[in-house]
This record gives sequence, structure tokens and C-alpha cells, in this order.
Amino acid sequence: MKTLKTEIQTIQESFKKALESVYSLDELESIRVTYLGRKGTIANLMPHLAQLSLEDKRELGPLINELKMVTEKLFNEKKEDLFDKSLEEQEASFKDFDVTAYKPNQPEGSLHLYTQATQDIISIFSSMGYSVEDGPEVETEFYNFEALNIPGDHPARDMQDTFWTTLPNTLLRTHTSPVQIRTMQQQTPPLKVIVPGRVYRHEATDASHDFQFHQFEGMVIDKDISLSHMIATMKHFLETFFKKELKVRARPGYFPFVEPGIEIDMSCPFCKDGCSTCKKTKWIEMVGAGLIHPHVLTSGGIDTKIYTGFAFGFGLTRLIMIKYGISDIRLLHTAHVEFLKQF
Ligand code: FA5
Repeated sequence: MKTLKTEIQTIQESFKKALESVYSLDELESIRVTYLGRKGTIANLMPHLAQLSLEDKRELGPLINELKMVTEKLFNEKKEDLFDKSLEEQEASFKDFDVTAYKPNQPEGSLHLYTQATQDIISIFSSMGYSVEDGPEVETEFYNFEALNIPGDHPARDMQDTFWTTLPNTLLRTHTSPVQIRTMQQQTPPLKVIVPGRVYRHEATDASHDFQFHQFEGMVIDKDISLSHMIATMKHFLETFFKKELKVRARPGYFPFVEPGIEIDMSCPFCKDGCSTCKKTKWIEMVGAGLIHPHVLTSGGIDTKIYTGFAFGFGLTRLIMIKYGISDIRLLHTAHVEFLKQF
């Protein structure tokens, strides 16, 4: 009986000691199995108790029960303590968790070609002192046509098939040129601006025409501005954009808002003797341009006795197609991942 009593005390002490060196819920569970399990140290005392006299059983039975209660209580306290600690640790590790962080094997996104090209263009023209202007895509007939020297009965209206809205004299802008007038009205010369933006035309689509596409306009107004300023600007821009030394040439062109109007071609950046991009001509038609018509300067409130200016309008979509060798314009506004992830 004496040995069993000592054993009970030893078990209690060794259990307490064991708990002190436990730092995880897994370790605690293995201690529970060792001491409190069905075949654990405490359960193993029972067969010894059964061999004792009734009197000794009366004394030692309650001692074993107490041992069980005390060990269970200590076990539960430790469990709670470890559980709280593990929650705190979890919280601490989530604190600096960055949901935007890179996760391996995830497809990476990239900027759309329109954004990339627009950023390139803005950077090239900013380096020449140009600022960027914006204007509404739902425009009035006045800004889109009349102020640009295209009155209602003018045949040039047919050059740009128009989406009219149900509001009177209101349309989806057919080009970025209306922003020329808006800028003239809001700012005073000298002016140097570019206007990248989306435009709309009521046209059937094919591989090189869309009903919505992007253009970018440029406009300079100052004293003594001439066509040679513009041609030099176009050459510098095209050479920087295509990263190649190029020749440019000017041909007569007609746009009611410029006089004289010209079209500028560049030598093909991809070949010397003719290729499919330049249709074997060695030249690529690039941009409509000219000196701003005095009627247009007047519509914008500019004094034509003091100032002259030039303007140009690129098909940004076309520029991108040429630079990146894209054969179908419609790909540019599809969500075709295989196409988009090439750029
Ligand atoms: C204009 O829109 C004039 N506003 C450009 C301009 C500005 C001239 C300033 C002079 C001074 P045009 O209609 O040619 O011009 O269009 C300009 C460019 O837009 C074209 O060279 C072509 O590259 C592009 N473009 C025209 N229609 C479409 C279309 N349906 N789909 C894709 N690109 C088009």
C-alpha cells in the first residue's frame, strides 16, 4: 500500500514536470495519452488497487480519483494556454500578410498595347515640351465639325461616317481634332499639346478598319510656326518611336481644318527593298497634318495676325499595328489572352 501511495505522488509530480516542458498542442496530446489515456499511467494503477484490502482501497481509491482530477485540471489549463498562444502566433504571422504579393505559377498581367504605346508617345512628346490634353468622347457637332471648318453641307462630312446620338447635335467624336478647339478656348499661346484618345466611326469593320479605334492629335500654336517645324517634329517622333533612323516625305493631302494640308510618309522601318508591311513600296503612309486653317484658329479665339500653328493626327491603332506587326485591327479590343500575352 505504501508503494502505491508513493507511486501516486510520483505520478503527480512527473506529470507536472512533463507539462512544464510542453510547447505545442501535439506534445500535450502525447502527454495526455501517456498519463490519462485508457492504457495510461493512471489507468494502470487500477489493477494494483484491486489487489488491496477493503480498508486500503477506501484510503487509496479517493487518492487515485484526486490524482485523476488534478491531472485533468492541469491538462485543461495547459491546453487553453497553448491554444491562446497559437492564436496569437497566427495573428502575428497574418499581420504582415500582403494579399497582393507575388504567388508562384500565377499568370502575370501586363499593360495593354494601347496603354504601352500611349505611355511611349507621351514620354517622347513630353521630352519636346508638349503637355497632354483630353476631351469628351460624346461631342457636339460644333466642336467635331463646324469649328473645324466643316459646315453642315460640306462634302468633307462624308469622310468621317458618324454615330449620332439621340440628343440634338450630339455625336460620338469621329476624331481627336475637336480637342484642338477646346484647348485653344481654354489656354493662351504658345501651345504645344498632344491628345491621345478613342474615336468612333460608323463603318463596317475589316482587318484594317474598326468602328472604334484610337488616334492621337498634336497641335502647336506660336509665332512664326512653319511646315518645316512640323516635318522635323514628325521625323524625330517616328525615329524615336520605331527606334530607327528614318526618312520622311510630305505629299499634299486634304483636311478642311488645315491649309496647306499634307500627308506624311516614313521610309519602311522593316526593310530596304520592299516588304509586306510597306506593300513593296518602301514607304508607309503615317499621318495627316498641316498648318492650322485661319478659320479654325479664329473659332478657338486665337489672333491670326500674331499666331500660326500646325496640327497632325495619327491613327494610334495603325501605328501600333505597324510597330508590332499585327495583321487584324479587331484583335486589339478582344480579350484574346493568347494574343495579349505576347506583348
Ligand atoms: C483625321 O481624323 C484628322 N482629324 C487627322 C488630322 C489631324 C489631320 C490634324 C490634319 C490635322 P483621318 O480621317 O485620315 O484624319 O484619320 C486619321 C487616321 O485614323 C488615319 O490615318 C487612320 O490611320 C486612322 N483611321 C481612320 N479610320 C479608321 C478606321 N475605321 N479604323 C482604324 N483606323 C482608322
